[in-house]
Amino acid sequence: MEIVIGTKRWSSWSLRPWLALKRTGAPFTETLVELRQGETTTAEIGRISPSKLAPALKDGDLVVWDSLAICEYLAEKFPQAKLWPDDPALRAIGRSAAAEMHSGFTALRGECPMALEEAPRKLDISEATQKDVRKIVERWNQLLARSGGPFLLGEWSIADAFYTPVATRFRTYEIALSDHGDAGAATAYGERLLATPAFLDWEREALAG
Ligand SMILES: N[C@@H](CCC(=O)N[C@@H](CS)C(=O)NCC(=O)O)C(=O)O
Repeated sequence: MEIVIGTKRWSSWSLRPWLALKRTGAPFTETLVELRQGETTTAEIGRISPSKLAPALKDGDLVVWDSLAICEYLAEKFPQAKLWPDDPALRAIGRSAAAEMHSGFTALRGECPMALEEAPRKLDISEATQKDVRKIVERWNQLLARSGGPFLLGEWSIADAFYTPVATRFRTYEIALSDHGDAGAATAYGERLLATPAFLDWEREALAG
């Protein structure tokens, strides 16, 4: 398998399926495309991805584009990796949380892009972004209370892959979760996402590149 990803410092959409792929333990190669180079970026990604966006996964003749679709494909191809839990209700909840991230939180995504190279600095976030943060804190607390942790559904899953870039944004822009709700379990969870060996590998490679 080959995964096409964008610049590791910035490409939050690439990080998510890359974490899931790592979790499967399957061998893969990486094709890294430098983002923010205009037509060059589009052309390079477009050589593999029909959307001309990263990420894309190539498995033989098959190309899967879009972060969530790649994660779902990996969950089906590698059932032993348990990228989703066995329990259908818990799985549906995890999918809801991942889809909520995939299709929403646009204020946070726009105002606080992933920037792993930046030193933490306090950003005065807009009311719209504050609303996104409140909702994320509420969701994390809800799911952690339901599962008992340490990850959203108990064991690490695709839902956690989807929120890992969010945790980097909270760190980079010094967003204190206690300013946006009951942050007890949520704060520790965000820190846990940033301490997984797979994320630390990605971060090291991002900062070296
Ligand atoms: N919905 C897509 C979004 C993919 C996306 O927006 N990728 C960005 C990088 S994070 C991209 O390829 N941008 C192209 C560019 O910067 O030219 C997904 O989930 O995979």
